[in-house]
Amino acid sequence: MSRMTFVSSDEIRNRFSQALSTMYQAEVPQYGTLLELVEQVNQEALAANPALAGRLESDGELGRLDVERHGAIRVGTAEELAMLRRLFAVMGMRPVGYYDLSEAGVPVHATAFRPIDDAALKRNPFRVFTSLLRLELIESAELRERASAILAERDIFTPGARELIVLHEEQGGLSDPQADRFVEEALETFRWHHDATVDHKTYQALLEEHRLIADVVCFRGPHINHLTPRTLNIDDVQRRMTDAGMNPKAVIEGPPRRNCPILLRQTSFKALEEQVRFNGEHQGTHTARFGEIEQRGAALTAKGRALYDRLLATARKQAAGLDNDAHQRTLAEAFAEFPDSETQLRREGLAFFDYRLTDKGREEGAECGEDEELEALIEQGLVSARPITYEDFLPVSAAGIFQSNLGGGSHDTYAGNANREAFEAALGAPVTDELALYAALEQRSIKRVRECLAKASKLEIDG
Ligand code: OOG
Ligand code: NI
Repeated sequence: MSRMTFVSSDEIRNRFSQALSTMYQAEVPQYGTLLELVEQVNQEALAANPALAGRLESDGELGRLDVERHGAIRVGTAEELAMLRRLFAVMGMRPVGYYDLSEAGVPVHATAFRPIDDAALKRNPFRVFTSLLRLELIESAELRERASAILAERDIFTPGARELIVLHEEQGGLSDPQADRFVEEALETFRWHHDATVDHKTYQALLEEHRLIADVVCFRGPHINHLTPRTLNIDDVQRRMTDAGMNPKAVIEGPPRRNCPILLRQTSFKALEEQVRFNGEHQGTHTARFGEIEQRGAALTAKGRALYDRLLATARKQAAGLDNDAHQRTLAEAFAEFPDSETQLRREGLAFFDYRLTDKGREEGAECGEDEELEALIEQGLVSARPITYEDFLPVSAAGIFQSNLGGGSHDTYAGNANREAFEAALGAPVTDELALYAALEQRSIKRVRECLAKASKLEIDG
């Protein structure tokens, strides 16, 4: 038997994210407009800031800038979620993090499927924020049963996608033509359907409980509801969206603009009202799909994150109802307390860093003591430290995005219902802890530095 050559999961993910972007641009032309604006702003940012360009280049982030994006879908049942886990595994995407949105009045909990190792992230960090509807939070038993009966009727995967997922699991990979077919079949799960699976009355009843429930339950599949390119200047894109014909959400979510960007800032153009046909031929509309942008900064340690959460909570109370400019000013004031230099972030253990030997370090490293403190090595210019980029999401921001696109309706009654065990049971696997991933990256980089120094000083002694 001849041995089959497999396409790497990175390559399949890259093909899929490309195909999904092409499909979404055709479905939602305004997303194409957003992509053009982001591209233009990124070019301007790079031209205006050669230091930033150089840094992105040497961090290997310039190459991924144009391919980088995330998307989001929402599913209705445990089976759908578990199968998605297997589908994303074909593309090297693992469930990372647990997000409880019930806290923000949205009856879902979620994870992000994404690549986890460094090389895969550099190739294409495509992520999909995936929410599972929590029917158990619906109060009316009748509506709950109605919704689960409707969901039980649908299969969101094509037979071809199911076959190829199994084939991938059995063979341990896919050949080139199989990979292309997988991308084509998997895409169907993410496609938009103009025809709802229910009549208008059912749609209306679910909508009144929560707009999100109608979005998840009433269609044949979990249509991709947004895609999100990465920008180097989110404030600029937010300002220019209106002139480019888009309707931006009121405020940028996340931390304020800073010298050393942290975590994740996000904004979007608001969901469009689209024509749908209900069972019984009733024409109507549904509002779910939008376009988003993000600007990423440093991954924070647990200590940094606790500080972020505290300052954000204070600022949000003060900023309620303000327009974006005033909102950003209020955030900036609150975040004055958050150190804003790389040295401080590092010394105070607020962010994760990637440590490397510098050219000088490679030449002169032999002279330094083997267990000299990292900070001392940095001061002598032998080691460099770069913040590790945050690859995940933020629950408060995600809630803000959900709400701006769902017409603001939120339910306090859902709050305080985090249930990670139930989510993992539905998923059929544990979610990876994102902080552990960053900590491991940092530790590996320190180990590499130490090993190089040890080798250099050994060479010196032996020579
Ligand atoms: C997901 C919203 C969360 C993000 O970027 O935080 C999200 C959704 O609307 O389904 O995508
Ligand atoms: Ni998003």
